[in-house]
Formats: sequence, structure tokens, C-alpha cells
Amino acid sequence: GFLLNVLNHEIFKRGQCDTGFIADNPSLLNVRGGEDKELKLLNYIGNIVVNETKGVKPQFNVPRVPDTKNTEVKPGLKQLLDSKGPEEVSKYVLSQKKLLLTDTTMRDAHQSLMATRVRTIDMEKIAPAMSLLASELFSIEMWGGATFDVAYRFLKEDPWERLSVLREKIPNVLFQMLLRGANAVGYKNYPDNVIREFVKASAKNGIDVYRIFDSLNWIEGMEVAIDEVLNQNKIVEASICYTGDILDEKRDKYTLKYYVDLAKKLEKRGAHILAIKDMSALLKPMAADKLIRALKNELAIPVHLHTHDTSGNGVVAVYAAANAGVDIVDTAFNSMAGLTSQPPLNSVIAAMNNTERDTFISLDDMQKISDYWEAVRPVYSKFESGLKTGTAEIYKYEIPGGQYSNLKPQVESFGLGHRFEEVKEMFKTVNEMLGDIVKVTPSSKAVGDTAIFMVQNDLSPENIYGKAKDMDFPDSIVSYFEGMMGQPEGGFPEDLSKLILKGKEPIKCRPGELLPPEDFDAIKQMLKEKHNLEGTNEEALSYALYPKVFEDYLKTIKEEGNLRLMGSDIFFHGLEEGETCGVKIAEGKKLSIKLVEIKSNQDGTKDLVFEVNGNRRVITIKDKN
Ligand code: 3PY
Ligand code: ZN
Repeated sequence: GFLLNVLNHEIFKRGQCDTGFIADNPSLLNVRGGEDKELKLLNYIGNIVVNETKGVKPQFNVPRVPDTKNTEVKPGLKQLLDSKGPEEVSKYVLSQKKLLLTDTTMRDAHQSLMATRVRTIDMEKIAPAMSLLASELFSIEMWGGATFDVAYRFLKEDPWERLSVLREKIPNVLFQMLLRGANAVGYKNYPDNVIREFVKASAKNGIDVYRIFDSLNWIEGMEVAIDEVLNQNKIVEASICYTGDILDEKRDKYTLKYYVDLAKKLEKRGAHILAIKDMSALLKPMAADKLIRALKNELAIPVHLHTHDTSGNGVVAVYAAANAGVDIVDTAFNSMAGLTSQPPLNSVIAAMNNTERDTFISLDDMQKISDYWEAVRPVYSKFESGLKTGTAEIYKYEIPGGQYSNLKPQVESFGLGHRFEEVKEMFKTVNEMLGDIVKVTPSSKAVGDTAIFMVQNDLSPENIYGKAKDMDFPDSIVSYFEGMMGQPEGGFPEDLSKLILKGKEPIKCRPGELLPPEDFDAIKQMLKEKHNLEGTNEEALSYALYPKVFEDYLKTIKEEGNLRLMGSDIFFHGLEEGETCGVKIAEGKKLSIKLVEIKSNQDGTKDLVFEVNGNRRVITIKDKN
């Protein structure tokens, strides 16, 4: 009590007193363990109620989990990979006629629909049913892309824990991740030893299939990642990122030949599977037919199609691909599919029934899993973009699925919400100014940031050379022109390079050749001393990839407690007056919490009266509004 009074004192909070004594003696902060946890929990809920929901909470259905007791889990491709290696998995894929499916619900689907906000607890609950009912899937994409930093940044949870928890509950299906080549799961190039250590640690924790891409289709940017996945005896799924339109003869930069040549080079580098990564849903059905027939002709490895449904043409593209002989396609459970997400898994299964490409996956079983996600989704509705129908506009703007749903809030955060249409037009203009580049994280971010910058400063392709001579451009586009994202097809436009780099020379080699290796021992030492951590490889990697995000996360869980086992309805929406809920605080340890009453005080604070396992506790929360 006394300590809390000190900590909550205005002078202390403003940092106007010498807190060195406390900093030097962290044990002072070890209030009785259980009670401290409980207090943090109530403070967290109280803050959500007072400062976010104002006590208003929608009714949510409880997601129903299919019964998995007393039923035996079948061995799957995971067992084949572990016992016979990646080549045997490729051979199996090629040896049969079924259209194989990857489910992206736990990665790209929620990344593209709800800003990557789905929490581990909601994945964990359905995991045993996935293992039992979905063992015929080629793979489950459940890690990588933006899920890594968003877990720390917004969900206050550990992405490594997500991987190991799901791995334990789904021992039979291949786990797949999206790896941004030399950018790993970040937005910039990292030193080679970071890429290698990251692949080693993720493989050890359970990743089997690595979909590796480079945001400019620059193979050098993928080579370290490919090499290390090969070393780990895991599956290299190397990607060609699809942009433009191979059906349009006026667009002669990204032609069928360009993609086939790229694919052949990736096969030579050791890819076990070739992925077509259609991040912006630009691959039209007839283009899918043409591309896949060509790739199937020229390659000896399986072809895996990844697309989005932004235009509404997603299922037709999948159908065309299946007809042309594609081996595997990405889909998401229907309730998490469509629009900026992947085409719908259940519908694709139905479409293939009783054809040569029948998946032989039970629609009834898959419906149960889709129903689960349907009940989970409303909890996350505040993160949805509001897009209601497919839009053919995407063919013009070429904005990736994840970015499309994220661009509006980003534009709004610059106070430019009313100029959103202009920003989209500018995205296209910037792409043209750059000479028409592949746009996917992080090159897409550089284009998006520049588009916002140009709208904000009333710049145009005509006036930019005069007007922006002394302006500092966004970091992402500076880094692009420095060559720190790799080398684009056709090089950098010279005028723009001079304007943005202001005399600095761009690099021509792989950024990883210039970046000094990360000193992991020093990081581990620091994490032990400063943060009281064990200093594991995983912790050191998280710091190496995202030093500030990771330290902020550590600070938050110290202050707010680890809330990873709290139900998502409570995590995002708190409680309403009179509601009772069970909150897990550790495996096997649950508190029953009732919010009895919210009382307003004279000084603008609010008292929240709780009952915790029947005991009354009152928490005072400052109303920040
Ligand atoms: C990512 O890099 O996160 C993507 O999903 C790109 O499409
Ligand atoms: Zn995608």
C-alpha cells in the first residue's frame, strides 16, 4: 500500500525525485506475488472500462470448440518431413491429384482483415480441433509477416510462445511462416547472422515451411534465408512476387518470361516449392492459367499459389489455377476469408468436390472450424477496415491486402483522412515515378509513406524537384534509394535518387555484406542485467529485430502483468456492470471477477467495485477524457 502511494504520487510520476534507490533495488517492487497480479489485472480491466468502453460492452457469443476428446490424431505431412526430409514432401505433393490447401486464418487472413490483431488464446482454443479435423491440409500458415511485431506491439504477448503453444497442440500439420528474406519479420535489412539465427530458432520452435520472398524480387536478398532453411532441413518455399498484369501487352516490364526466369533461378537455388505470391490480388483468372501452365511446364518442383480476394475474383483465380495444375493454394476458413483476406477454404473444397482435384477434406468438419472463427471475429470488429465488397480498383492501385486495410488508419493518423482518395491515386503515381516496382513489405511501405508525404506537402511529380529540394523524405524511401532494401528491376530513377539522397551514394551490393554482425552475447548479457531475463536465443533475437518494441513490451508486462491468458472479449472490451467472468492468470489458476459497480468521484476519478473470488476490492481509476 505504502509503496503504491509512492509510485502513484504526482512528483514521483513526473520524475522530479531521485528514484535511484528504487531502481537499484528492484526487489522493493516485489509485492506479494498473487495479490500483485490480481491488482494489475483489475487495473487493466478498470482502465479499459473507464477510458475506452465507458462500461458499454456488446454481447458476444461464446465460440464453440468442436469436441476432440477420445479421438485419435492422424499423422500428417509433419511426420513425413521429420522422418524423410523436405524432398520427400515435394515428391508426395507432386505424386497425387488432390488440390492441396494451406489455411492462412492464423496469419495472413487476420493480418489482412483486422490489422493482425488476433491473439494467441483464440488460436490455442481451436488448435486441438485443427489437429484432429484438418490433418489433411498441406499446411497452416500461422507465423511471420506482421504477426511478430504486432504481437509485442499491440497484443502484449510473446510470438515465440504462440509458436510453441500451437506446435504442442498441432503436432501433425506442417507449420508455415512468411519470411521477408533479408528483412526477416521486419521492415529493414538485418545482418546475415540475425537472419541465420532467426531461421535456426524458428525451426527449432516448430516452423516447417518457410515462404521466403524479397520485396523487389531480388534473389540476392533471399539467398541467406534460403541457405539457412536448407541447412535446417526444412522446406524452402521461394516466392515470385506478382505485380502488373501479364495479360496486358502494353506492360512489358513484368512479363510471363520475367516470372518464369525468376522461378527457374529460385529452383536452381534449392527451392523445394515455388510460391506465386500475389499479395495485392492482381493475378487475374486467365493470367493464373497462363502463369501456372508455364511454371508447371518449366519446373520440377510443386507450385503453391497465394492470392487475396480483394477484387472478388479470388475463387475464380483459384479455380483457374487448379485447372492449370497448381499443386497447393492458400485459403482461409470462410468466416475469415474474402475481401483483403484469402479466398474461402470451405467454398473451394465444395467447388472441387467430385472433380479431378477433389481435396477429400470433410466440409462438415471444416464448417465447425469456420463457425468457431465466426464467433471469434466480432470481438475484433474495431480493427476491421469497413470494406464491404470486393473492389476492382485494386488492379489500378496495386496495394497489398495487408496494407490496403491499414492505409486508411495510417492516412487518418496524419490528419489526412479527408484526402484518402488522393493518397491512393498518389500511391499509383509514386509507383510510376519509381519506374513501376514490386510493392510488398517493405517496398510497399516506402511507396505508401511517400504517397502520404507528397499529399501532405502538396507535391506532384512536376513540382517535387523544386519544392522538395530541402525536405527530408520519409526514412523508408531514403532507405529504398540507399539500396538498403536491395536492387529493383531496372534500377533507380536518377533524378529522384539525387533529390532524395541529397548527395549520398547508394550501395550496389547486398546490405547484409555491409552490416556488422549482431553481437548476441552482448544482447543476452544486457537482457539479463537490465531486464532480469534468462537471455535465451529467442529473447536476444526479438531484441535484435525490434529493440524498442521488445523493451516496451517488457516494460508493459511488468507494469500491467502478463494478460495473455485473459479472454479476448475482456482484453478488448473489459466488463460491464454486473458481469462476472473467469480470468485465467496461469495454467490451472482462474479468478472469478465480477464488476459490481462503477462510481464517479468528485475529483474526476472513478471507483470500480469488483468482487474477486467473492472478496470485495475497490480500484480507483483516473478518467483520462
Ligand atoms: C507481409 O510481409 O507481412 C505480407 O503479408 C506481405 O504480403
Ligand atoms: Zn498475402
